[in-house]
Amino acid sequence: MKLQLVIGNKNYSSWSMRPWVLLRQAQIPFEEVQLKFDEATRVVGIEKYSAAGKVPVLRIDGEPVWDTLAICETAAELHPKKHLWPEDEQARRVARSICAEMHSGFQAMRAAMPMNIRSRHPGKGMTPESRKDIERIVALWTDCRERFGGAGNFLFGRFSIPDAFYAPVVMRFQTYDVKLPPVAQAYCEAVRELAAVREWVEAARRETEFVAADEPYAKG
Ligand SMILES: N[C@@H](CCC(=O)N[C@@H](CS)C(=O)NCC(=O)O)C(=O)O
Repeated sequence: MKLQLVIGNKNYSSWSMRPWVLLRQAQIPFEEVQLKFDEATRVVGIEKYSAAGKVPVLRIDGEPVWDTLAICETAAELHPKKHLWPEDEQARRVARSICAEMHSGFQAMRAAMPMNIRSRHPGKGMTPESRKDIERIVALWTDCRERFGGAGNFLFGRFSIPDAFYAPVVMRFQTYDVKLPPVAQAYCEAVRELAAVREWVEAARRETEFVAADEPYAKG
């Protein structure tokens, strides 16, 4: 079975980062196809891979699976022994809920603090609405770490799908220098130390494309 993951710019594409980090960290082999955003963040050439017009797309022997949640569910189904979701039933229910919450929520933070791995804009994007989103994220991370995190450094102990889902949030907290309580700060450090996250970040830093729509705080 041949897996191809179609992604966007590593510096900017938060949705692409999630399944890429998941597959890489879980050592599931895939071929990477990278497309680039135009200045309005449309993905140039995506029509060849998916009619949905967005990245990421996972192609399985040429057949597209699109949308991050569907891709991660499919990866878990293809590789049951990798336990990409937490094994404990109760933990798994919470894990699914927090991934769904990330997928459909936190619009204020996402809009005010676009992912931009190579840049630093301390203090930017902190509006009352984005602060509320951040407080909710810190609360759910703290709850997961306290209730399910015992066996490791991640939300459910060992690395699992929710950590891939929140990895772009960890990137944002660094770019915008969001001050965090110790449990959340330690979690961010654990995510940044993941081999797959380091690899993605290094590649993002090497990118030179400037996408104006994702750069509300760039000078000039
Ligand atoms: N719900 C989708 C969102 C994907 C998405 O919005 N991707 C952005 C890049 S991070 C994109 O492809 N934008 C291009 C466009 O909207 O034309 C998912 O979870 O995969």
